[in-house]
Amino acid sequence: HPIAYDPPPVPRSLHVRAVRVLEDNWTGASTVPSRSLYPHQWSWDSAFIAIGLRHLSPLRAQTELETLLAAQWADGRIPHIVFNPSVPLDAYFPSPDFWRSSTAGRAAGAPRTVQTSGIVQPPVHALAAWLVHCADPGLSRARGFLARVYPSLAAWHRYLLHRRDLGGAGLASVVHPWEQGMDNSPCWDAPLSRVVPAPARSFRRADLDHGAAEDRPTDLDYGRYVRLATDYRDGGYADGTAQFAVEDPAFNALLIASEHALARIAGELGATGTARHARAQRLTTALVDRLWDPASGMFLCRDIRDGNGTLIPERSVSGLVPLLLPDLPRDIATALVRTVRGPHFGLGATTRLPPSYDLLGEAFDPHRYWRGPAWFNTSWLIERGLRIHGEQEHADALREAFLDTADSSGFAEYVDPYTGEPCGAPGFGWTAALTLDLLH
Ligand code: 9YW
Repeated sequence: HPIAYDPPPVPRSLHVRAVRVLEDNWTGASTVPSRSLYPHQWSWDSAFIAIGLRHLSPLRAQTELETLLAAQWADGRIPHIVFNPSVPLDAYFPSPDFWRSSTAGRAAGAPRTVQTSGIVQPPVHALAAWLVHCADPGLSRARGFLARVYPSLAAWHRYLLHRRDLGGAGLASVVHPWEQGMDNSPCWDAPLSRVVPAPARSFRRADLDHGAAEDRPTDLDYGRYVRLATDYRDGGYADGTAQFAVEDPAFNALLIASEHALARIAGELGATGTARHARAQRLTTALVDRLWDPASGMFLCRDIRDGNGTLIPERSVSGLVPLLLPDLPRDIATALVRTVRGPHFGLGATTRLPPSYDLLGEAFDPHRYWRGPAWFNTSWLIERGLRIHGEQEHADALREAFLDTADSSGFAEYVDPYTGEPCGAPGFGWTAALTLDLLH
């Protein structure tokens, strides 16, 4: 009988496998969302990843955010991609030679040494910085972590609240679907229909080398994304003239949550956070005034370039994310809980995790990216929201479903909301990181 020098592999725990994904995706200074599909640093991915990494290595979590902030522009914007110079140009489109940040972005203060995109992503960063600090306050103080990131985060919020207040009501607008992070959400169909697509032959999609075409945005979507980004670049990344401008509930709710976090950071640094808390409350009021739709029992997007500034009649998971705000009016929080559990999102009934889009919507597709599949970052945000509003039982059930689905899908980028079948890239950064956070 052979001696067991080479025993059969023992099944690894979910925790160990999540850690392995984060190790594999770590580049030395930050974490890629996916080795195959997204080989650079993404802004809101890094914030979610830092929230999970803090349980594994508070130092790496701090470094993750510091690397991102080192690519901040002088006007305060945090770019949505920081490019890794050692990755070939054709590995991802649009690449640095498309954005031309260090030349086209010069007036807006793009950094000279590092190449970045010129658009932004949802502001989860101050929230992440605060949570990272809380995981190991001793290390954070010893490294002066909060003192170093605070001015950058304050400049970031200033940029969004001033340069991006395109609707004039205090909320920030996104000027590209990629900025909101839910690239091909049906919410963008109407505003995008006014955009003349760039010719298909003028660019080459790299995503189709790694992702299934039927799960990804269409070529027509891409033509429009390219047109908007090209125009923004050619205008020197100046704000104010964008033909696509939308006030989005998740983007603004994350800004508000981050403003509250910034107030706490200020408090930790010996200043007073009172003005920031008050500003966050004013923004919450503006969010409700501008984007709450009582008839749908959720928040909607406002198209501020359609001539009338109307609400877009599409139900996206984005409109449930404000549940994350503790000082949301009670009746609104109650309505949101009812909506996520109702027929349009089916949580606790027909779906495992909240779908990215209305199950009953005409554009619903359980596999196509942000037009139906469930994503782990939005599931995490809703889990936190349910817990904050005292819905422990529903939060526990969602946490359970999150962990089961992350496990069975191999930490997929997104999943079929009914079956949990994996879609997109496996070994996805924020799926693994937020698993660690919920396991903790
Ligand atoms: C793309 C990296 C990014 C996410 C976005 C998601 C996707 C890039 O991947 O966009 O090429 O489709 O939509 O939210 O940050 O994970």
